[in-house]
This record gives sequence, structure tokens and C-alpha cells, in this order.
Amino acid sequence: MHHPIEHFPEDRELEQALALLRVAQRVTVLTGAGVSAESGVPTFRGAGGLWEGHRIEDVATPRAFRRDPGLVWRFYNLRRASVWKVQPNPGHFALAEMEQRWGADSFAVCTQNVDGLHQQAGSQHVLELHGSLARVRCTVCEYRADRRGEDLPPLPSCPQCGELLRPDIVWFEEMLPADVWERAVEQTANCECFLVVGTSGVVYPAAGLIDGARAVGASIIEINLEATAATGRVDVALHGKSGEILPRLLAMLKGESGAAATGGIRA
Ligand code: BV8
Ligand code: ZN
Repeated sequence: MHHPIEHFPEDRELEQALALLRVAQRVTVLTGAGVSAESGVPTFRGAGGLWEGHRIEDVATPRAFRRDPGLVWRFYNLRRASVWKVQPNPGHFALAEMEQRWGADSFAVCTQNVDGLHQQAGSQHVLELHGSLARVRCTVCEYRADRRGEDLPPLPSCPQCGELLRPDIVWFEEMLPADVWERAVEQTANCECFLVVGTSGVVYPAAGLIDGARAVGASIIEINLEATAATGRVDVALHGKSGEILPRLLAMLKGESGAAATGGIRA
């Protein structure tokens, strides 16, 4: 992946996005790995989508887990251990403050991320489309628990029935949790403005929410370092770091302007 130069959107583009946000009664957000990048959580495609030489699409699948549960648990135990150490960044906090501005029933974050950073930053209305690194569930019985912060053994077993546990994560070729997906579709169908932040827009059905927003005539604002698979379908594309752009949009919404709004960050 090429390394885009330090971008920040033009004022004109920010004003365009602001005008769309200002008139929206309800806002739905789709976030991906890019919104956590400035917290130090590696993105999927940034590292060429590789882990220990394996393509992530080959590790995050039911087949991989059946074939070599130790390898898959090694991948997830490493990511769990690294995620306990990171903190939300200003982009997460700005989204949490935007939720307060609109009200939790009018502002929903549909996240593809499994790091829990939106909730840690104070967002209440978060739909985890792909599960959560904190949670594990049993491969046999109904046991499911939040085991955040724990170092699990190489092959963790269920405290209720003794069978093998798995991460409570949606792997490739697995269905998304039906109730979470239905709520994400509903939030998208009832919003006037849809924010797409830090996602390459490659993974479905999550990326399909963008088309869902278009289908109901919602305005679409993309925040990303660079153009993505979604850029051709959005109304305003703001290029730059989400940890800088989101706080700037929030400050402009609150009526602050100039250096105070960006803490002095200028392109
Ligand atoms: C499904 C959990 C029905 C894992 C994830 C062939 C066979 C079977 C299925 C398929 C197939 N072909 C396609 C499919 C569907 C498949 C899919 O979409 N595949 C892709 C690879 C083509 N989808 C599925 O399988 C889904 N289920 O379809 O079920 C079904 C059932 C059976 C058979 C067929 C269909 C399940 C998908 C969920 C997979 N699980 N996560 C884990 O996390 O460990 S997806 C995983 O990858 C992440 O969760 C995330 O969603 C995704 C990565 O996407 P992004 O978040 O966008 O991250 P990425 O690195 O790509 O992009 C980061 C972006 O941020 C970049 O644009 C970058 O520029 C930007 N950025 C970086 N820094 C910043 C920034 N932007 C702003 N500021 C910054 N600082
Ligand atoms: Zn069990």
C-alpha cells in the first residue's frame, strides 16, 4: 500500500460535509480498521492483510479453526493481548461526543472492528457487526462470556462443558449475528446522513450498508486516508486521518472555528 502524503481536507470539503451533517436528524456511521489505526491497532490491508505469512482470510475462517485451532487461537490471543494495551484516539472520542449531540437513539455506530474502542471512548449505541475480541463462546454449549484482559491458554476450554472455546468473532464465510445485522440495516434505512470512516469497503455484507444508505437517499460522507471501493458512491470524500477530521467536524458543529477547532492542526 502506498503511503499517502499527510492530507487534510480543504475547508470547502469540510463545509460541504458539515452542511449535510447539520440537516440530518439521524446519523448512522460505518467504521473499519482505519478508525483504530491511530490507536496503534494494525489495519488488515495495511500489513498486506498478512499475519505470520498467512492471509487473514485464511486464518479467520471456520475451516482454518477446524484444521488448526492452535494456529487460529495464537492469532487471536496475540491480537487480544495487543488490544488490551491500546486506548481510543480522538476520532473515537469525537464519535462518542457526536452521539451525545444527536442522542443515542438517533446516532448509531456500526463497526466492523472487534477492538471495543468505540465503547471504551464512551459510545453507547455500537453495533459490533463482526463480534468482539473480548468475548469467547463455546463450540458446543451455550457458554459465552466477556474475558477481556485475560491471557487465555493456547487452546482454552469451556468452564461449563469442557469443550473447546472459540473467539466470539464473525469469521469469513460465517453469517453475521442476525439481530445485530437487522439493527444495522434498520439504522441505515432510517438515517439522513451516513458516515463511512476508515474502511476499505471490501468486506460484505458490511460494505453493503453504504448501498443501503444510498437506497434511502441518505447523504454519504467518507473519511479515509485515500480513495476506496466506496468513494465512487459517496457525496463527500474527506481525505486525511479520521483522528484529525472527526474532531474538526465536531468542533465546527459546535460552532468553534479556526485553530481552536483543530488544536492548531493545519494542512
Ligand atoms: C458472509 C473478523 C454469508 C475477523 C472480519 C467467497 C466465499 C465466501 C464468502 C465470500 C467470498 N467472497 C466474498 C465473500 C464474502 C466475504 C467477503 O466480503 N470477503 C472479502 C474478503 C471479499 N464476507 C464474509 O464472508 C462475511 N460473511 O458473507 O456470510 C456467506 C456465508 C457463507 C458463504 C458465503 C457467504 C463475513 C465477513 C466478516 C469477516 N470478519 N472480521 C477478525 O477481525 O479477526 S472482516 C475483517 O476484515 C475486519 O473485521 C474488517 O471488517 C475487514 C477489514 O476491513 P476494514 O475494516 O475496511 O480494514 P482494511 O484494513 O481493509 O481498511 C482500512 C481502511 O482504513 C483503509 O481504507 C485505509 O486507507 C483506512 N485508514 C487507515 N488508517 C486510517 C484510515 N482512514 C482514516 N484514518 C486513518 N488514520
Ligand atoms: Zn461449553
